Amino acid sequence: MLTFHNPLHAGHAPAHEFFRGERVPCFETPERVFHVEQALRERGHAVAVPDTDSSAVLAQVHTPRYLAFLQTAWTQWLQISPHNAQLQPFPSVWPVRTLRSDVEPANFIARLGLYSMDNGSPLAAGTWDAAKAGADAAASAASKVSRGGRAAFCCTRPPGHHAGADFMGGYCFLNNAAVAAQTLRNQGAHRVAVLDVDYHHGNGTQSIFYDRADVLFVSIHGDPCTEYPFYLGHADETGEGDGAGFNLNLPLAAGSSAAAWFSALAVACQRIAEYRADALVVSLGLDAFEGDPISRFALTSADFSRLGERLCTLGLPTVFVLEGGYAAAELGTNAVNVLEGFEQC
Ligand code: SP5
Ligand code: ZN
Repeated sequence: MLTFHNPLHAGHAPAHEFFRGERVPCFETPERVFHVEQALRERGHAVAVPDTDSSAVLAQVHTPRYLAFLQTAWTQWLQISPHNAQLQPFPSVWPVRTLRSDVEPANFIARLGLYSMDNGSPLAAGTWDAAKAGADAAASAASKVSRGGRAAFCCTRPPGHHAGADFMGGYCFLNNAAVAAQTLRNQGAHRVAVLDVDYHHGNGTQSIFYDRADVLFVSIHGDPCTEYPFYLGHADETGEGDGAGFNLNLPLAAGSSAAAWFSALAVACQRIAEYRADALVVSLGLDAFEGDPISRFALTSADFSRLGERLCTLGLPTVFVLEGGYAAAELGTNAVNVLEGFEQC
């Protein structure tokens, strides 16, 4: 399958995140994408560099002040002290209910909190360049599919589906799936379906399209009562305004079987078929894998081939966007199994 990879992804390489109050090594590492690229090459897939600038589409899915902050965040961090080059900034204060988020504080850490949903998305020197090149790869894959390609894969990190219009979170900074969906809309698709199969609910993508009927969001994920991102992803979130009826969440209990997962996939596919989408974006997280270190579903590597086959039967021009998946050594096999399953049906 034609793949657009992100040549700058390794510049985003923070060292640690927090777990239960302690600093632990990051789960979201450059090694993840090295494994996917290696599997693609070994199995004979073409890998191209991005050829589309996503700047205009990014301005459609993110706010100007968030983009301005993110683009210069590392420079701002260094302006506080040159020693900060060796340190990772983390937010420590957030504008929750009753606090104001309309006024940008001058303090850098306060602005970092304003634009973050968690303290789990560390910035590094190359974060903006990596995230922007990833968005370019998503726009490139969507443009290819708009011009008549059957499918394309965006092989990138950091992931995107937790990032909302004006915040980062869950290792995500720019919402690549939203960039792909909006690009498909801009280039003539009337209705675009986004199917998010990452273990974690795609809160950012849901929120970006929540009041729109032209993008259907469907997600299969761990029940947010116990699983990250906790504060979105329940079954009663069905869309609002023009978007009422165009959001479908299929939460499953942590520990659910592969059989339960594929039953949810059947429901998801039925809704997408009913919607009569012109194109499909798949937020391809692979953390539903049985060996994932931070997730609790039970898909095997063979199940990922089955997922690809099932998605192919929808018969839609399809953009795959890599999201999560933290069993790095198996990530290449699992990702390429989906893509080849899709190509085989
Ligand atoms: C894109 C994506 O998959 N983001 C996931 C973000 C999850 N962040 C919270 C991680 C919590 C890690 N819990 C570790 C449990 C180890 N037993
Ligand atoms: Zn995930």
